[in-house]
Amino acid sequence: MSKLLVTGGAGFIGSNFVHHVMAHTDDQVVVLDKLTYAGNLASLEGLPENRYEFVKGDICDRELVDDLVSKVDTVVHFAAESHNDNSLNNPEPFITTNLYGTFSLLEAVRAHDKRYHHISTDEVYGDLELDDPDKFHETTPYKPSSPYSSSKAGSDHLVRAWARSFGVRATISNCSNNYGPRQHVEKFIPRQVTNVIDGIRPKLYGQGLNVRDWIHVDDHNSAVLRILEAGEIGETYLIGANGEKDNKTVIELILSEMGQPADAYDHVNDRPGHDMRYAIDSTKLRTELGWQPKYNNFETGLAATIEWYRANEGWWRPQKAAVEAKYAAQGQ
Ligand code: NAD
Ligand code: TDX
Repeated sequence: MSKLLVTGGAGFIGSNFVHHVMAHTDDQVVVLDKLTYAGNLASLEGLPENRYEFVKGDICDRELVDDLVSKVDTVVHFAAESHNDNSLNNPEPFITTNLYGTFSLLEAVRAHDKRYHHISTDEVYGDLELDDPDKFHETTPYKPSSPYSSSKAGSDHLVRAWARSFGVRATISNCSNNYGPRQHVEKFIPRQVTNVIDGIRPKLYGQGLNVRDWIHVDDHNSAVLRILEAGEIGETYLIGANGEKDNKTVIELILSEMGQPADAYDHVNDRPGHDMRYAIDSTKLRTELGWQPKYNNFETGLAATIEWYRANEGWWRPQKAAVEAKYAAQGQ
């Protein structure tokens, strides 16, 4: 049994990770989360009180972070400003949380010699052409496009520098686009699903030919757990489940699953600098650590996710109107 500090545990992937850890290990978890607009305590309901503790706080608070890190065995760092569109409107919190926040955690794990796992994204590699036969590998050069992805790229570089220069026992994972329960309604799939529930037509940026490599959040989290168990210190692992789909296809699948005509959506303003395609080669994770995804059928995972949003309206309803008003103001 070990004790984990999970940063960003009230967010989408972090909260699913905490539920996953409770179900699959006997570890103790301390969640550190600032509860920004993206954090939701309702995502952590029902956890066993004797194995879980919640601390509201900022990863940039060096004193708090140092104290919490000193009391655990391992840090799993999910906390971030995570939405590309927000980073285009106001990059500052991305720089503060994603860069300074990571620095703050690294200094604490360095001081207390704790194991550290860094959650990152495939967006650090930039984008691929639609017809490129290649995918992203652990050795692909960094070429991030947005304030969000460049702040995540910078945070990855900090981790590698702290590992090499100070011997911090770190691993990094870069995952592709996640879907599943408890994802904020600002993100692509939950936004369209909740739009259809509300009788609003889904909104496709530009022509919608952009490709994302979808993975179910539980598969991301099983990979993170596997890296914590067996990953080699200093190594990076790409996490992906061969889920490439263009955005237009995803909207059509949502509409068809929800009983609407496949063309009942609107084209809206494109995202500035919009990355065209992400695709992950996860061979290293599969061959070296024996990991495999469980959700191999996107349509089935999507149908379950739609069902979750139908059944949990109280979870997302409080955010919906403000998110749509923000998008409407930018023609999206
Ligand atoms: P999210 O926006 O849903 O959750 C982020 C959480 O971090 C929230 O609970 C928020 O309150 C918390 N937080 C933000 N700033 C904080 C601060 N300064 N101090 C403490 N807590 C703070 O994000 P997500 O989609 O769950 O992403 C989690 C991580 O996974 C991020 O590091 C992201 O870069 C990475 N990632 C996400 C995806 C994806 O598809 N969503 C894919 C690959 C990697
Ligand atoms: O309404 C929309 N219409 C639309 O066409 C929205 C919100 C998005 N899109 C497009 C933009 C992207 O091509 O859908 C795609 C997915 O958009 P997002 O959900 O905003 O995700 P993305 O920008 O790809 O980034 C996500 O995956 C990688 C996460 O938000 C990041 O945190 C993660 O690193």
